[in-house]
Amino acid sequence: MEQHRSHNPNPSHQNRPSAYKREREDNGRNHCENKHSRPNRPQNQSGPSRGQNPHSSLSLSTRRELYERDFPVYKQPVEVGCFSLDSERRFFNDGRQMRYYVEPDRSPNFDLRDGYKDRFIKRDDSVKEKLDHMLRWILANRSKLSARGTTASSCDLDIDFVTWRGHLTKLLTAPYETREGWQLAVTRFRGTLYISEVETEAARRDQENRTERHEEMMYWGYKFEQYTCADTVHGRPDPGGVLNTNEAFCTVVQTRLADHRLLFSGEVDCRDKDPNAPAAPACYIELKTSAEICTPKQRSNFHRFKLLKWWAQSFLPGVPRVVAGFRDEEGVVVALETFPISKISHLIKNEPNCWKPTVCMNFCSDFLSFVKHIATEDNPSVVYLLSWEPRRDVTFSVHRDSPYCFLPHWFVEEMTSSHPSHQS
Ligand code: 0WD
Ligand code: CA
Repeated sequence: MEQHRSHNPNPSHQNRPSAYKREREDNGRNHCENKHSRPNRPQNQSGPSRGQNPHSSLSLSTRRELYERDFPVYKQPVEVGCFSLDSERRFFNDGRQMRYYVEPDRSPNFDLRDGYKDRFIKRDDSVKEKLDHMLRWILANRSKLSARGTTASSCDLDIDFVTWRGHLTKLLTAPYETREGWQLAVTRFRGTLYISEVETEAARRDQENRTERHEEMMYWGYKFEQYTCADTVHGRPDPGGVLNTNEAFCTVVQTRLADHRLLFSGEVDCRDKDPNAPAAPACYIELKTSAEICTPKQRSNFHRFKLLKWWAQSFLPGVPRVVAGFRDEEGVVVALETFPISKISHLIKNEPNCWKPTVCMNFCSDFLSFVKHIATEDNPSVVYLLSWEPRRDVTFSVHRDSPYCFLPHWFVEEMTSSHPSHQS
């Protein structure tokens, strides 16, 4: 966890070359609706391009070399609340769906295929929930988040960015991602920037063309949770029960990355049941399954690709460990291993050409600066759509009253018309 406390003694981010290609003060205002900003010239330069086509180009590079600076300030994430989604995906402003980790035997032999055909209720992922659950949580907990000491903004949130943890994970891993691009919709509303993912065409196609084997393998991760989690602190796991992926427990954390104040939520699998365990999020445990490692090549790929995703996802909310179930081709868990997040960066040090946490965090920080710079119009019906494909720059387009709009009326109205209901 040492990186959470890593403070940059010499905050040089004010005058270091920024990785985004800024041209004078011509930020997003010059970009017309539905017109894509043109990416800059091919990415063979480092630092910003200057004096080239002012007013026309604005983009952000994901090249790793640009982000190999000191680790940025990342404050220890603090849990400010949590919420639960029940078997019908109904929202509750509490932790009723929290589960407790039950340490399995040494060689568990869990059959991850069990129940796929007859005891599985799968969430309908054609329903795009966008930020809705988080927004519900924000309305229910507004008094915890409101700015103090200023009259003009006294009912605005004291936060720069609101998003899902999963979206931030994609930002952290972008400098190393070679396959999947993303699109993030951004709206500035009452001074806060809301970030919500838009499914790419490629992702939609992949989802439609999934093989039956792939569909089943997606179930294996949830099944592993069912073998290792109990609903109550003294309970036992119930692998004979129905598995319903509508159910979720989500933590809401607040933190700061460089000068960006963040509020995000992430789904948490379970917690340590020891009553002396540290407070959340330090008591949380992330569960994963992965193919068993039999060759040096497999080990290297595991370090280079999988551990990057695992690290990024859990580092963000301050979840300190991942418990991994290694499974064979038939979906039987043959080994368990715990990975402390703070040790992952040491584990990969001997891997040639491997990923670096500092690159991930600096890219994310610069991306958020880029968003602040371009998303200037404070208007719930304006969306800045940031698009990225591997080996390209991040570009953006601006959309007004379009299908990309994602802040619901109930949220905008409640935030505009009333004050926090419970002043603390
Ligand atoms: O694009 C997204 N990530 C969205 C997620 C858009 C809108 C809503 N959500 C919801 C998810 O349905 C889920 O309830 O947010 C929650 C998870 O958000 P997150 O923590 O920010 O997402 P992420 O870190 O990508 O995933 C965490 C876990 C996954 O665990 P693994 O070990 O596989 O990484 O959340 C689960 C999954 O268990 N999960 C989902 N569950 C149901 N439907 C989904 C999904 N679409 N995505 C992740
Ligand atoms: Ca998991």
